[in-house]
Amino acid sequence: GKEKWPRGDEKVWKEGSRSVNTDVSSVTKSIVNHVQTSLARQAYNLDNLGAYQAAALSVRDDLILNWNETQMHYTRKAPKRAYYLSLEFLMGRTFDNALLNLGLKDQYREGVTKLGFNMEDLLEQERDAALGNGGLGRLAACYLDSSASQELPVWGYGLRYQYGIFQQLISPEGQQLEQPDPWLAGGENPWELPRLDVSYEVRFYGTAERLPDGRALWQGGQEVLAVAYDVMVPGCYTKNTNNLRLWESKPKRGFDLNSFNAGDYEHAVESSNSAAAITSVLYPNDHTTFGKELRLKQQYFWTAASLADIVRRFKNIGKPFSEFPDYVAIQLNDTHPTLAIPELMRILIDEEEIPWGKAWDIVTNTVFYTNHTVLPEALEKWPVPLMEHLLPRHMQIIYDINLFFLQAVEKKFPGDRDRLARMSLIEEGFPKQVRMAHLACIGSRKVNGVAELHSDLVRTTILKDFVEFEGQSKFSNVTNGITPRRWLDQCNPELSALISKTLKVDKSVWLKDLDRLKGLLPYAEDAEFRKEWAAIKQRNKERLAHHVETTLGLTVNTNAMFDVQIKRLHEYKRQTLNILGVIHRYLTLKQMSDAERKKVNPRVVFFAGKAAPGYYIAKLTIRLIVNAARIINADPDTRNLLTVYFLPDYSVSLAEVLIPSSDISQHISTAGTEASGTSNMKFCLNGGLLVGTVDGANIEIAEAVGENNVFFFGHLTPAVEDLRYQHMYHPVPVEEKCPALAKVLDKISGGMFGDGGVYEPLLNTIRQNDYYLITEDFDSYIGALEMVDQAYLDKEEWIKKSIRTTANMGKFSSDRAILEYAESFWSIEPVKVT
Ligand code: CJB
Repeated sequence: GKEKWPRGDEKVWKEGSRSVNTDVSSVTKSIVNHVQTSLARQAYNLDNLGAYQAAALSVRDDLILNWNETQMHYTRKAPKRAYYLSLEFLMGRTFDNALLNLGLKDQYREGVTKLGFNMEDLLEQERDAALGNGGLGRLAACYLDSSASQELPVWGYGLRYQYGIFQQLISPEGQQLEQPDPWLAGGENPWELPRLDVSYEVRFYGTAERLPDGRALWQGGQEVLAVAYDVMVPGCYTKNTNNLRLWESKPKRGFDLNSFNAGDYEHAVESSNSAAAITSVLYPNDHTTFGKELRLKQQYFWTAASLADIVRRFKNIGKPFSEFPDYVAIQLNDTHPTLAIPELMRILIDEEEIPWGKAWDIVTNTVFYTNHTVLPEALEKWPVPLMEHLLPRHMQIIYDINLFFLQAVEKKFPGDRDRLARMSLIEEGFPKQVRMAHLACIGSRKVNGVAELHSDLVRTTILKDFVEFEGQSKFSNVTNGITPRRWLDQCNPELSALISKTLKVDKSVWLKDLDRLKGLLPYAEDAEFRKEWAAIKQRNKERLAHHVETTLGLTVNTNAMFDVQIKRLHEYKRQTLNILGVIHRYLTLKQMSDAERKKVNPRVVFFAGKAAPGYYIAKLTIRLIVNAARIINADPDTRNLLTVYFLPDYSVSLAEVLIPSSDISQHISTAGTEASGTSNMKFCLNGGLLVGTVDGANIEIAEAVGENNVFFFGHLTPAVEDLRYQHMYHPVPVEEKCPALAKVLDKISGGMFGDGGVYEPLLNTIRQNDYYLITEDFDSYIGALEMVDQAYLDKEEWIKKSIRTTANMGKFSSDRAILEYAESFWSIEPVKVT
């Protein structure tokens, strides 16, 4: 039946309510209104920043309407919901994305023009929300976009860091320098809603006293407040606007009142500072763990606040806790939120007085765990003494889980003590450590990797014992995806328009049903279409060149092949292999006659990416790239044929300019080390080809687009372990194994790119252990690059490859991925807001 109007005169309310601005005149009215009132400014003194702020506030109003309706609708319908817990959400900019998803870009462009501004200039005013390191954080952002677009009731939970990933500067010597990223310092952030009324107390330290009934009393210690900030996540061509709830830490009271009253101001301020410190900064380490107390505090603070919020929302439905898994699914993005498992146990047992066995049932039917890497240095472990100190009750619960678990293992594999030691949640040693991946695995309903090969490696290496114990069916795969809204429509508007025109389908359709791109296949044979396709790539190259010109003052040869490697700096990703290959190319060019050089394809090589501030070898790789670029770009013999750029401060926004311009991109990790990769998907979606190893999602991309459209090289995963063993016990000098590489290393040592001694530690990683197998893959890498050159000579054939690649990328939409999570893991369904 019809609900009763809650207060006042319904008619007056209805007359006062506004709807989303959909025509140009209401858009301009709204912007002018924000200029005059929200900003207290006028046409006379309005600059681009002010105009951006006013336009953003206008879009914010539209988003709020949809967001409100969505949240009310979900509350009324009370469907099962899924929660995506991630310490990182690498959102990038919001303005353009929101306009496109709302279908209002044209109206705003026209309105802004009428007000005397240029849309592109306004878009450039926005700072990136860079609350993540790399792939893991960007994946979370793509999944939010897809959840909203597919009308799924999914919320994200994360932290509202005051400082995002550091800003990267490059010194004249090629050294990476880090600067803080105070992304909120500009004042109001139009894309979030502070919810000062939504807050929870989170406890640290103190004592946990077991009670006879199985519960425990956790008391004392430090209590801090978690305050909610809601970020609106609009779906594409739908009213559904989901929520990303980010927690900020605050002191429980402004000051420690006791100390304050006693005149001990220092102590009072200190404790309030220590509460605020929890969410102050994103840890800039990727694929490593450091065992720092503040990081563990972040993890608990965020999982505790999120779970309190989830439990409160569940309680509002009024169902018994036995039905919790019918209403709630919690996805752990890597092991960072694994404390959700003991924390939910604590809530159920200590607060809801549910017995252990029932509580464990609820937890293991609610929680799901995604693994993102098999690299040993990235597998989280926390020292037991630190856990006992910071989270005494959770440590008790972890010991209890472990006891029951190991009893069950012992029952299935009697007397197998090695197995028990391998599987235990506690690793013996000084100190003992809690193995978070083991806890995440046994506390979850499903465990998944992020590409077929990676999921196989999870099953056969790091969690092998667990597969043997629990059976195959708990362990599965969801291959990553990317949102075609940001990574095609937004970053490559001309290509998007050409696709709509060619398919004769509105983008509102194909952007949400990406397999429709298959319809482009026949047009690979259409010369006129190929011309348009190539012209767009060319204009995207010019757009990048313009960007480099205006930001770095460098002129880029847009008639060259654009070759791009952009990702976090890491030895396993092998930017080193790339720069060594570039130097090899340079040496080869230097030896050629003028006549031979005439036949060579010009190439521009772009690098971008940040190194963890403490990762010495990665920083040295940047230094080598920068100095090699300096020498090579200045050489009049070769500079028409080869130039190299390291673009500083890689970000989502920079990726949006680089990706559409690429002819070829590099995804060259040592086989078995890159779990999936997602930028590989972005390049291919934009018609760039790949040179890569047989690793991660490269394999599935090649299956989809055809092996003849991918340039594969290098050893395969099963060979890697043997090769490493050989390197350890039967080392062969580089000169013997790979003379071409030895020559390159000698040139570097000899000072061709400045003081050779500087690079010795980097070169020694190759000469000595060569853990990432650069000597093993170098020749076949150079061979693959030669194949690329060969293929590029036949321009028409290359464009065909480019078109076929884009046409076959439908599988890699994050819509497909999120629907797999929704259907096979979470059992949630779309809830459309009408
Ligand atoms: N990944 O970005 C990170 N950080 C980590 O600490 C571990 C893994 C990446 O996650 C991406 C999303 O699943 C993968 O595509 C990528 O291969 C992996 O390195």
